Amino acid sequence: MSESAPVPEVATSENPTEIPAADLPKIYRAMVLARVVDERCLTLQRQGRIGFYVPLQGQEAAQVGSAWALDPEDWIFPAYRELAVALVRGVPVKLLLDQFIGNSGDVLKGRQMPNHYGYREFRFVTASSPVGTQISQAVGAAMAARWKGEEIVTVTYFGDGTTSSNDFHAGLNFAGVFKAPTIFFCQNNQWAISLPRDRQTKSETLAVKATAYGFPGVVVDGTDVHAVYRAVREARARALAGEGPTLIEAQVYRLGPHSTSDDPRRYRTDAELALWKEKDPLARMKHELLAAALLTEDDDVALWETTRKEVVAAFEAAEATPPVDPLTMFDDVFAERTPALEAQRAEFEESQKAGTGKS
Ligand SMILES: Cc1ncc(C[n+]2csc(CCOP(=O)(O)OP(=O)(O)O)c2C)c(N)n1
Ligand SMILES: [Mg+2]
Repeated sequence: MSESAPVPEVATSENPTEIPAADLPKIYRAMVLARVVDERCLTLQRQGRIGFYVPLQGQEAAQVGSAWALDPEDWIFPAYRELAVALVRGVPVKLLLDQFIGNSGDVLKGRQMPNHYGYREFRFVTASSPVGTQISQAVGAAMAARWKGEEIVTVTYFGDGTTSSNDFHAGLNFAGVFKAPTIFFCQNNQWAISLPRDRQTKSETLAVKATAYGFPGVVVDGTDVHAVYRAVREARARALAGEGPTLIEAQVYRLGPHSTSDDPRRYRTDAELALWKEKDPLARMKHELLAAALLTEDDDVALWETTRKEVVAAFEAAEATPPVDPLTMFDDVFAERTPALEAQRAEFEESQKAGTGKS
């Protein structure tokens, strides 16, 4: 480790790796919320009410379990499928929907592609569409945090296919050499759009790739919130103790399409899907809560019903939010607008008032 990168002290003994029992129903609620938002967004896209959406069904336990294990101060560098992570962070559903619509409630002012949300307030960096770029960014931010003496980690989310990207190599190599306090959280959902896991790499696991970079890689059942939580807690403690990064491979399955622009029936079988549906993380969590008497069937019915109502209300509120003022496109580029930009803005404003639609 570099001399100029002091390691903050942490008491690793104070690192409970088991989820507190009182959190289990809350975790289930977060998973149900993610599933309901997901189902709703797929429908809304089909109805033409939002432009584009990237579903996460099947990956709820991996996302909620990992996000639950973090500190709110930790920075998250997601790919584009991490809706449940954003929800755990506390991003309100309405705010997400504002981004999908690109209305005036959208903190990004409608300038990003739908589904590419990000919130400084929640330490959730804007989604990365080019696969892997978030990995090296997370490593850089982790080094910066350490140099500033902050006791935080950065966590980056990516998929199985992304382990073949340049940024995966650059990021993990750098993090290994400099012991960056980063957690590499790979959701191996078995597919990179239409490319199956076994055509992606001959590596026995994705986690084993960490060995080449000189740090641990672990495989966890990504449908089990406990296993995921434990792995992230351990990785976080290691990172804060100055022991460097960890690669976690959470094995899951993408139950839905890659995105709303994809039809998975063209490249995978119903039999494969049926097999993984039996491992639906929501069913598993519900079963666990029922067995522990932390939930009844009636509670469950009520939970789904209230969650659906909540999400419908959030969407109605988002749809009722006025569009972004087009004049805002002249903002935020320069601290002070240049004379040329000022002139363009005035001309555009004039044409809007005149209703000529000139742009
Ligand atoms: C650099 C780059 N190459 C190709 C693409 C096209 N692309 C978008 S998503 C994707 C698959 C990524 O698969 P994986 O990493 O397994 O993540 P998943 O979508 O399954 O969550 C590809 C190839 C891209 N976005 N960026
Ligand atoms: Mg994948």
